[in-house]
Amino acid sequence: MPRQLSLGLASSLSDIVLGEAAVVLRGFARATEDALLADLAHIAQAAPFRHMTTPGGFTMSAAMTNCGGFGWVSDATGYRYAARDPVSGLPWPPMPTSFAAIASAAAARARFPSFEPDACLVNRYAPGARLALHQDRDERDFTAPIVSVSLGLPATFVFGGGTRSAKSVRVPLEHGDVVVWGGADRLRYHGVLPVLQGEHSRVGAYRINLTFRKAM
Ligand code: MD6
Ligand code: FE
Repeated sequence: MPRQLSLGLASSLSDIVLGEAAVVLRGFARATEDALLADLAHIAQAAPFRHMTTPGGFTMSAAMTNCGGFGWVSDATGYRYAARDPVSGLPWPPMPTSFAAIASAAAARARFPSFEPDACLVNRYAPGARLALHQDRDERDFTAPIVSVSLGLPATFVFGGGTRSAKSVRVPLEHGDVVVWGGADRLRYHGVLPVLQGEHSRVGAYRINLTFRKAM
């Protein structure tokens, strides 16, 4: 039987299907890692990583920045997308071509043709940093998928269900792995376990995650 028929959403033997419309594309970003890392360095220069505050008054352990027309921000008043970096008052750096290209190629592989993200949230995890279980629901339109690119240190991604208490699976993510989810899986809870100590040959002692969304 052709692989496409037997594996459905997975189109490479190493891909992992997490749901009806959620898949891990193993190593998908490896081929363009040089361009992604070079462009990331420019973004971090223009809009430095910072630790945002949650509406509940906690400081997030992952440092964040953004590129694209809109950036995800959190402060005492809530979560939202903003066209300007609140630290500098300037527009977020534009979305580099390398970023837009990997996002739309990965989405297309996962059966979301013509994904054009207008926001890329960049998370930087030092060892010990984590991301609590959450849903991504600050976007205007849930019909667009989310594309998530992992770089640097490995981490364990927790992928749950439609409610906070639903059973979850743990997925190891490594440098170059790309997760795409949308459709029926778009509002599933997810998080990242504390990143372990380590050193990555290209990225150093960090895990970087690029999360592409259609915010507006
Ligand atoms: C991370 N990612 O992997 C955090 N959200 O560092 C997310 O919160 C996320 O990877 C929605 C879709 C994909 C993601
Ligand atoms: Fe998320």
